[in-house]
Amino acid sequence: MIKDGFRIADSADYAGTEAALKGWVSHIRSSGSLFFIEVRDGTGFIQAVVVKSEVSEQTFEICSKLTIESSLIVRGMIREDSRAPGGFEMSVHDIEPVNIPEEEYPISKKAHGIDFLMEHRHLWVRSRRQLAILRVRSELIRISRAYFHDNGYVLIDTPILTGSIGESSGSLFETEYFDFGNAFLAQTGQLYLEAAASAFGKVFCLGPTFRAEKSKTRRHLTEFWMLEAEVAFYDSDRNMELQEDMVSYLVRNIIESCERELGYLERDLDALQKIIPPFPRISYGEAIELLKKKDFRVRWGDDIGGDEETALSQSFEKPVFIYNYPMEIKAFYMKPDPRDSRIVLCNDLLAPEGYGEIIGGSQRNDDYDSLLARINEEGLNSDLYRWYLDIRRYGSVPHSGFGLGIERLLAWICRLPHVREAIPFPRLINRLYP
Ligand code: NSS
Repeated sequence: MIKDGFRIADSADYAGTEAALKGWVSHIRSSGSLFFIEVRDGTGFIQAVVVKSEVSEQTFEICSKLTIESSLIVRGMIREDSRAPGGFEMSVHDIEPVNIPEEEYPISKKAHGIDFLMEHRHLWVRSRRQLAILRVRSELIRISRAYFHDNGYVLIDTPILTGSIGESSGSLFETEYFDFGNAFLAQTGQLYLEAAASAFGKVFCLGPTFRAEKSKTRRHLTEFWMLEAEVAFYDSDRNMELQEDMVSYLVRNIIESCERELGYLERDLDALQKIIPPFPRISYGEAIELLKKKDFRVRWGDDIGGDEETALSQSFEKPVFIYNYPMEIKAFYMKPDPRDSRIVLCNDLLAPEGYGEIIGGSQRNDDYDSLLARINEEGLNSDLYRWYLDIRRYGSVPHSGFGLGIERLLAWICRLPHVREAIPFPRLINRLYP
């Protein structure tokens, strides 16, 4: 009897024994009396070798019918083989086809254009490169959660359907909501995390967030996953320390747990190994001066756009903090700098190698009156923010937090040209299929 449950990643435990390999054909070639079938099962790839004289006529005949992405169960002996890519091979005894496609698999070895691949994303996710990227994503999320759980944070699941706007009214998805008129898809969990930080002290969330951004750039999705943290009694400086500690932890652990995947993606690990605290910090004002030296036509008060971010992030080997932006270009909830009311206590964190912003964070306005004034100035309906203002009425404390875009972090870690490969099924302004 062959034990059930074999997976290619466990080959070492099965060396010298029989196994039933369940998977899909990723490559097949024959040479007369032999077939070499490369099988994928999601944990790896293994070559199954079929020798005509060692199998039934029927099994050998099946081999000639197998095509790319045929699903099958292959039974045979797992053998250690130092020449095999994964260190093991299977000597086949018997093959049970599960499904042999009637038509040729649409994705072939030849280079396809990005539109074709995006249109076939549901099949593209089976390819080696996508398998590597999505496994790094899975690990990144596991490690992110571990970081916060191990450091005394409480997970707070924040709502997706919300009545108050979290960031800016410019990029909202709206949907009808019974008797309340419209609800918005959450742009951030932050406002709810702030309420929870006054309950638990240290909280985090990780979930999908939505922006109806009209941006068609390599950094923008309309649905992306954000990892957010909020801490009572943290000021902006302490908030930046937390961010650099977390990012360094994530990078260090991903290098360790995804060595094989990053190797496949040919990621330069030396660059990632440099990601250790402290990260350089430059003020917004210093960033503007630096950009001027790089021949950008920018003035104090301008937002720092994508091209500017790229240029700044190419100037540093580590992620760089840009802190304390003008109030005008930032969200209503940020705390004004007590030394200069034109400025708010906040930071962006730009990833190196030209990747740009991966984190936005700030100290929050903890003063009832000035927060209410800002809400009104922004033209927001203060009645919808009664609950948010309450946090400032009952035991208000200085508090800070940040949000990290999982896809942007992953794009940098895997050195991807675009965030669309960093999420299983990307939602873009021009894509809702598949
Ligand atoms: O708008 S952020 O800069 N900040 C917030 O939403 C805060 N409310 C977070 C907080 O303090 N709790 O977005 C945070 C990050 C940003 O740095 C990006 O990495 C990512 O979220 N982000 C995006 N990723 C992909 N696509 C889009 N459109 C996008 N927008 C932001």
